Order: sequence, then structure tokens, then C-alpha cells
Amino acid sequence: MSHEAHDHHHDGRRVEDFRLITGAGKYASDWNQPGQLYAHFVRSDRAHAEIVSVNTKAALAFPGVKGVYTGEDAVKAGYTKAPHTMGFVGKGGMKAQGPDRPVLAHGKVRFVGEAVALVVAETPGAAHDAADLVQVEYRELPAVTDAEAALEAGAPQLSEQVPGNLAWESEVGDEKSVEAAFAKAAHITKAKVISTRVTASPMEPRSCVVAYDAAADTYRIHSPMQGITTVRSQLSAYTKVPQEKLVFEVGDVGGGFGQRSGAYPEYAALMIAAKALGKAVKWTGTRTEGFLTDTHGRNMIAHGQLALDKDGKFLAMRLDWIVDLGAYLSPGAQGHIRNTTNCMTGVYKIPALYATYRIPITNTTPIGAYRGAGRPDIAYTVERLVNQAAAEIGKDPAELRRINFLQPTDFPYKSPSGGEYEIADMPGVLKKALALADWKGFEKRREKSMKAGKLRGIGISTVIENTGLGNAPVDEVEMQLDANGTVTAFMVAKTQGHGHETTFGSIIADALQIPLEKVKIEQCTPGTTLKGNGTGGSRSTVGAGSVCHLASLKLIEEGKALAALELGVEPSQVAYANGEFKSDLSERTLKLADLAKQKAVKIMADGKFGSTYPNGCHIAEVEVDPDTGVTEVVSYCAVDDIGTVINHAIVEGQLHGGVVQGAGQVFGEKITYDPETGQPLSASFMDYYMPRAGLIPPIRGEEHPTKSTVSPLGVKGVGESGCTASIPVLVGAVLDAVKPLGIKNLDMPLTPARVWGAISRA
Ligand code: MCN
Repeated sequence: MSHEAHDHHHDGRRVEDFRLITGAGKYASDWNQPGQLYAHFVRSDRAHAEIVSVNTKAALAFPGVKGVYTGEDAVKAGYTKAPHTMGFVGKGGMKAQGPDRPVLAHGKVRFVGEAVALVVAETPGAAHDAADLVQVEYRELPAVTDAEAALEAGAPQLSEQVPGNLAWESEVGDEKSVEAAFAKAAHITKAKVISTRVTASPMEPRSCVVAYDAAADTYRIHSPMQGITTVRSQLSAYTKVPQEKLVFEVGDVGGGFGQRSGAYPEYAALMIAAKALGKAVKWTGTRTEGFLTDTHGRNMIAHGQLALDKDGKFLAMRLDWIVDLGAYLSPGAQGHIRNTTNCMTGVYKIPALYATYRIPITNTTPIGAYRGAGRPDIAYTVERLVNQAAAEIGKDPAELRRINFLQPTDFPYKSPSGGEYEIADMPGVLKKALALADWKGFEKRREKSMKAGKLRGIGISTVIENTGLGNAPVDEVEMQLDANGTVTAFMVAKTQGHGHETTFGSIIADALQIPLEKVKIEQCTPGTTLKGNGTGGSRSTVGAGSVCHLASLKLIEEGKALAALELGVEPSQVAYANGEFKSDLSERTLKLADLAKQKAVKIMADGKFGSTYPNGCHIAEVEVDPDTGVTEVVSYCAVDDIGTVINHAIVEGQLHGGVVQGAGQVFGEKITYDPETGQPLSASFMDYYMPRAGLIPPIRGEEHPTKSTVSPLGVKGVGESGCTASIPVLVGAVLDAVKPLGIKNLDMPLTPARVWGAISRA
């Protein structure tokens, strides 16, 4: 995507990068408090067990140790109910029910890695060594780590609060009309689609420093997070400490990907210790702790059915979902339901829909938001069904899509599952993508690959996703104009590497027609009372970004009023351009800075926007080596509609990152548990795959914007688009490559061993 920067005041390069790549960033573990102590967590090495006793004597006697805290301390503090956001009403009025989660395990451990005790000492080494001396006696219980197994009769029962291990059950759509449509279908496609359990692996491990101020009875908390508001309200719900007593400090964040959006129990445990010891307590998580305890993502199983008429028109879809949320309902769990439901019928006209959901609990790490949070899972399911249907009825998958697309005239469109798509042009997106990828020339390329001994396949996905909507009542931006002409915008969204300083800065610089250097973005200032959503759900640009625009317009209006006073004219007689106020009735011009000479000019703006629906068509080609099962992605094309683009380079980066993150899941990433013992078998990068730079060739991309009607800037989100589209397209390409061998189904991860195994059997 080579484009000029949207903003003509700078070259489009990210303004934060110099700081970040020269080591001048400040991440959670760079925060230190005078006299701080160091924490180490004792973690469960059992998947499911009763805690018979926790003996802390030897640990307490270890030199340098200041305190050891256990589940009893957590229960005494009343820190026992982890918040979760599964507020939807399910089948028969059912409310989601999970086991209570004490901050430190009490009575029982429910997954390997669960924190059982907290050791605090003068040095990190002493805390670590002493932690080894904490003796936990367990009575082991049978564990279940597989979602389907957990729901079977006779499965180990994990919680009295959750009969049959079923935390929630629900349905959407109209069962009767779906039955009727299936009864008259000319063809029915059935598939079991598994979106594997993965983890986000941000560069910065989870870490936290908590200081307690006894005089003010406040906690100061440093931690990597995706925004203050969610974490603050959740931690307050967990601990019953009022929100205004929790002051968060967050500097740079080394990646979040959804995993840094919620309040983790460790933070509350550190609060207990900081208060008891009267000293700041610092914990820096290790990578393995991350694998074990940072919320995992995806982990859904869908039994899908698609009914088609004789011409290939879609009649109805049926889905049976199992969404395993792990040992406890995590704060971010709701997204998995909301986002899968919202775009359940994808970009297609599917008149009848019926879906059932079941959420089991298992002895595994809790599941939370992970880049897409349900959006890639539903897109993968629908696209697998569409591709398989095309193969079964012998139709070109692009053509099958074209005849079933929602048409531009169908928008705004209300989907059978309640999504309200604003605008899209799927036929236009498809046409561009087919041309870009030279879809028609594929057979020739396939033959050429065949001559070289390779199986070539092509994949296509056409997807849509909901972005923008958040739980906060409004997104607020406070704007301050200073005497040196600097405009600072304050908000509670939080960049984790996305480049908000550049994009939000340029939204303001554009509206005010001033250089980007004159704009400062301040996110999540400690103690802020601003309302707004954190960064997640690809909502920041639609939300906070749009309000940056509105705030700038408001500043101009406010400025006109102030300038009018100075110039002795009416505000309506003042014009604004390029940082200057002028009036035909006055010789003088006033600069923005002049308005703030006496005191800073401050304004507040807010906005509440609905969901926006970015969409796109990705096409990829792969070559599979039948002798080794190794897949090479040889071409990747992406046409995306994300509405107005603020910064092309950043958007390209977001898409690229998302595509590769999806590719990671497709080709190797998978969290695995031993089914017998419930032990995780992938708790380090020795046994968990990471996509490398060479996995995806340079992406050939084009934009196909339809302006969002939801945001005053016309923007749609982009942060999750890449992985939503790339998972189905890459799996589809591999399946297409092995199709001539009669292989119809392969589940992720498509490792060389798995692909080779399937080829050998075929
Ligand atoms: N942008 C733009 N024009 C648009 C839309 C977006 O220039 N029309 C820019 C934005 O201004 C922003 C970036 O693209 O700089 C992403 O914007 P947006 O789609 O609004 O998403 P958010 O800023 O809300 O980011 C959240 C999203 C999610 S949900 C995950 S998960 C994710 C992702 O972004 N995590 C990331 N991308 C990530 N990128 C990095 N580097 N690190 C993460 O943790």
C-alpha cells in the first residue's frame, strides 16, 4: 500500500518510534518506588486439587523475607469474587455462573499456574528462593482440560456452582425457520471447525508495582494495560476498594493484544502485601508465568451447517458453539459471545439462522480477549463452510461468494443475529481483490508449481467484523491549549504500540491545520477521572479518535469567541485557518498561542458511537511440499475497507501484524494440555510456535473505503482485521492445495507434521 500520508503536515512516520526503539520507553518493570520490595508467586503445579495445607514457616524464616500471603489472607481481605462481564441472559433466563475466584487460591486449585501464595522479600532472588520453601499439600482431583469432554456425562465435576460444568447456555436466531429451510435445501454442507487455544505473547511480560499510601488510604499501581477504566473498575469490584482510591500509572506498553485489558488477581494480591508491609511491592512476571496465567485466546469449537439451494444461494445456517472459557470466567469473556454473534452470517445474505452456545469450565487457564475476541473465530467458521460448500457443489468459491453477498443497496443492514452493518461494498472489494491476486491466472501457476513437485493452493476470505463499540457511556477528550501554542489532548484510551501519538495527533493537527509537533497526546494520566473506553475491540480511532476531531472543532469555536473579544468583533466575524484567527474587520491576526497567553484554554468533548464494520477480501496462495509437509505462503493480497484512513503506514502495519498473528495460529501456535494430568505442554517458546518474519511474503494491499456513517471522521477500526481475514484464507489455501489428494479437512495448526501426515495417509 503505497500512499501519501493523509496528513499534509508531516511525512506520516510514527512520532513515538524514536523513543521506543532507542530504549527510552518506560515499561512497567522500569517503574521503581523508593524502598520497594519484590514479589514472587507460588503457583499450582496441579490442574485440579484440594489444598490440604499451605505451610509458610520455612519461607518466612528465609533471610530477607518480609511476608508470605496465602488464600486465607485473600479470603480475609474479602478478595474472592473476580469480576466477569458475562452479563448476557442465556437460555431460560440463565445467568453465567463460574466458580468464585479468590485472589490467591483457597480450598482448591483449578488450573496449573494458579497463584497459591505470594512471597515478598528484599530482593527478587530472596523472594524466588523462599517461594521454593512454601510447602503446599494437595489432594489431587481428576482434571478435565477438553471442552467437549467437560460437558460429557460422567465428567469430573469442577464446581458446585456450575452443575455439569456448564457455565452458560444460550441461543440466537429462529430454530423453526432454519429447520424449514434445511428441509428444502438442495445441498447441505457440514463442518466441525476448531479455533485453537492460543496465547498473545506480547513482548512485555505482565508486571506490576503497587504502593500503598496509608495517610490517603490509596493504592498507586503501575502495570501494562490497555486503558485505565476497565482495569480500575474491575480491580475495585474485586477488592471493594473504591475506584478513586486506585491510582493507575501506565507508561509505555509492550503489546497488549487483548491480554492486557482486564484486572488480574496478582494485582490484588500485591495490594494486600503493599498495605500490610507499608512498602511498595514489585512483581515482574516471567515468560512462563505469562504462558500459564495470562488469559489465553480463541478456543472455540463450532459444528456448522450451511443449506444451499440448487443455484448455490444460501438458505440457512446452523451453528452449535462450544466456547471453553477455562477455569474461571475472566473479565474479558463477554466479547467471545458478543463478537461471534454480531457478525454470525458474515458478508452474506443468509435468511435463516439458528445458533446455540455452551460455555463449559475446564481446568485450564482462563480465556480472555485476544486480537479479534471471537471475530476471527466466527469468520473462520463461516468461511470454512462457504469454501467447503463451493468445493462440494463444484462452484468457484469467489463466484459462490459473489452470488450470496449483501449488496451495497442492502445497507444499513440488520443481520439475523442483531448486527447492524452500516455500509460496505463487497462486490467492489471482491472485484479489486480478484484482479490484484490474478485469480484467473491461478491454474497456470498451479501447473507450474506441480512441475516443480509442489502442491499449490489458493484461498479466499471475505469477512466483516464489528469494531468501535465499547462499554463506557461516552469517550471523553480533554483538550488544553498552552501559551507556547501546544495543544495537548487527554484521554483514557491507551496505545500499546499502535501509534496513537501519531494518528490521534494528526487527527488534531489536521483539524486545527497546525504542525503535528504542536500536538501532544496524553493517555491515562494518573488519577484521571475522564470517561472512556480502553484500547481494544479496534475501537480507539472510532471512539477517542473521533472525539479528538470533535474536540478540535470545539477548540476552534471557543477560540473564535476568545479572538472576537480581543479583536472587538463578533465571533461570527472571525475566521480560522492554519492556526490563526482573522477578521475582515480587523488588521490584527491572533495565533492559537495568543489565546492562551493569560491562561491555558481548556475544553472538553465527548462522543458515543455505535459499531463500525470494517470488511475485506484476502487472497493467498501457498505451495505445499508433499515430501515434507512444509507450507510456503507464496503470495498474499488484501483489499480492506476500513473507511477513512488516518495514517496509511500505520494501517498497513496493523494489517500486516494482524495477518501474521493469524498466520501464527494457522501454522503453529497452540496451547496444549496433557489430557490425563491437565499439565500444560506448551509453556515456553521452546514448545510454543512463534511466527517469524519470513512466514508471510510482502503483502500486496489496496484500500476500498466506504466511509463509516457512525464516526464523524468516517473511520472504521483496523486493529483486528488482519487476523480475522488471514485465518480462513490461509487454512483455505492449504486445503485447496491438498484437495486433489482427496483431503477434505485439516485442523489448525497446519504444521509440517500434520500436513505431511495427511498427505501420507491420502
Ligand atoms: N488507524 C488509522 N485509520 C483507521 C483506523 C485505524 O490510521 N481508519 C490507526 C489508528 O489510529 C491506530 C491503529 O490504526 O493507530 C489501530 O487503530 P484501531 O483500529 O482504532 O484499533 P485500536 O487503536 O483500538 O487498537 C486495538 C486493536 C486490538 S483490539 C488489538 S488486540 C491489537 C491491535 O489493535 N493489539 C495491538 N493492534 C495492535 N498493535 C500493536 N502494535 N500492539 C497491540 O497490542
